[in-house]
Amino acid sequence: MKYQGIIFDLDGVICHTDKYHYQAWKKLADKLEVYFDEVINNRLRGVSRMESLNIILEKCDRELTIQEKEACAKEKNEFYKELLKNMTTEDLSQEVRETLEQLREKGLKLAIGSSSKNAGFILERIGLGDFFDAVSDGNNITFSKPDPEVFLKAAQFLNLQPEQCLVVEDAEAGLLAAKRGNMDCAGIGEAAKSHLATYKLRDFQELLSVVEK
Ligand code: B16
Ligand code: MG
Repeated sequence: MKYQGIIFDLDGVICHTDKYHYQAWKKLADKLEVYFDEVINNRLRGVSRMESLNIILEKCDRELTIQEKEACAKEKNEFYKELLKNMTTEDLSQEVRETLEQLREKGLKLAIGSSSKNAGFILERIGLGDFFDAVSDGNNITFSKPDPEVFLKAAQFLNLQPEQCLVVEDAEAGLLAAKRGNMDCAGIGEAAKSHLATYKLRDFQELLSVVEK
């Protein structure tokens, strides 16, 4: 097989928490009286919490202090965590669950490479708390995507070289991170349209044929 490990982005690949991110940011933006919509929300995919806030604040007519920004990011995360409590194993599709199981049966090592500091909680909610061989997330990195750190750490946790791993991503920032980390990348959703994607997935289960190539 061409790869020995697969590193999955979480939000937008394994499950969909983007609607909760949107609702939580919207609540904060409304409170700050800052314009925010779904188009701006699309720019937040794969980007860290503080960088997301900075994007939202582009529409704010005053400069916030570092302390104010930290309070805003904390508040948004409280809204977001409340919404995440709605997630259940129903939020993991049968297609994703079965594909993950089949990839493991092929002998591949499987890891998460997510910018989120809530990755562990989300994985628990959808019933994958103990599934992955390694989880690299927002808690073990200094630099967010498009920096490759989160994926390089995931490869390291799997005891694999970056070139032995395939990254699966839904966001441009993640595709760029994979490229910078010298890793092939399968794009799904919007990322499947990008020239940065080594493979353009129509759906998640297509990964089964990609790893056989
Ligand atoms: P948190 P991913 C990313 O997850 C989200 O796509 C992005 O919208 C979010 O800002 C980021 O996690 C940080 O999340 O606030 O929970 O730490 O796509 O890298 O799995
Ligand atoms: Mg994502």
